[in-house]
Amino acid sequence: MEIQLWEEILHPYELAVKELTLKFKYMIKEYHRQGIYCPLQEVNGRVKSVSSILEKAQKKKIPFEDIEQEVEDIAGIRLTCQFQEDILKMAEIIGERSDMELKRVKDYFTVPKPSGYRSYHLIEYYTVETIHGPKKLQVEIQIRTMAMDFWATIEHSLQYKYKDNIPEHVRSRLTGAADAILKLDDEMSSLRSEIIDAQNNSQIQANIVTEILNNIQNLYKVANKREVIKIQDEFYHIYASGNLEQLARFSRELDIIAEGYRAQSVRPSNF
Ligand code: 0O2
Repeated sequence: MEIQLWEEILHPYELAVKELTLKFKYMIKEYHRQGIYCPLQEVNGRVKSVSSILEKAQKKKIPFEDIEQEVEDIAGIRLTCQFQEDILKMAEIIGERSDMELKRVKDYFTVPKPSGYRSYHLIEYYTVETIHGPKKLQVEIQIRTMAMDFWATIEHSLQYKYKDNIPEHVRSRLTGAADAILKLDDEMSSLRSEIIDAQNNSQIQANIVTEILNNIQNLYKVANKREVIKIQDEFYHIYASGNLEQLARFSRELDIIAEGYRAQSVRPSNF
């Protein structure tokens, strides 16, 4: 098959990666806006290069006409989580979505690969709309912790360097590092609820502060300037005290004041 034709075949995969990356990024934003802990930390996506697709097809003896069906990771999305517990939560969230349909799970999270590789893979069907109509294609979603991702990234570069023949002394160090990663993930899990509490509070505080600042900005346009400066000083004072409850109360009171002036915060658009 000509390279030119391959590029055309890959276009819908590019669209799928772009759409899904955007959707998952938006999911993070929605959680943050609500001040709820998000099981997803980071989203990355890529379309496999033609040479890498051909290499895989050759290695697995896949005929040209079956490549799209057999090479399941032409479109790849990587979801990075903070904690091991978030991995299955993310898989559950994805399972409830109406825009994807599960083909199969590859669970290297419960049963790591002999290399030490740990990750939870979902092969999903996803449909994109093209000018030629809808195209249902496969997407591989890799879900792993930041620690697992660190290990996999390093190991992947070494695989590339040694062309899949990593020397034994390097391999055994990698296995040791994989054990250390597992221990690190376990340690972080034991602190999970404490870390989540701290992060939720910080997100809630950020949302309240944004709302207060928007209200103050709107009040500047309609209210008496001296009164607004007084409100602003009070805000600085409460903010410096670090008391979240007081800040939330102040925000509710400010809402009422702003409502009186019909100057309630209209969140600025990000676009
Ligand atoms: P790239 O560069 O990421 O595209 P299978 O026949 O299903 O067992 P397959 O199709 O290779 O084999 O699927 P598998 O094993 O689930 O691998 C899919 C992807 O997972 C790989 O894509 C890697 O991204 C990642 N992966 C799997 N095993 C390892 C591993 O031992 N180390 C690292 N670092 N990553 C791994 P590609 O095509 O290998 O690479």
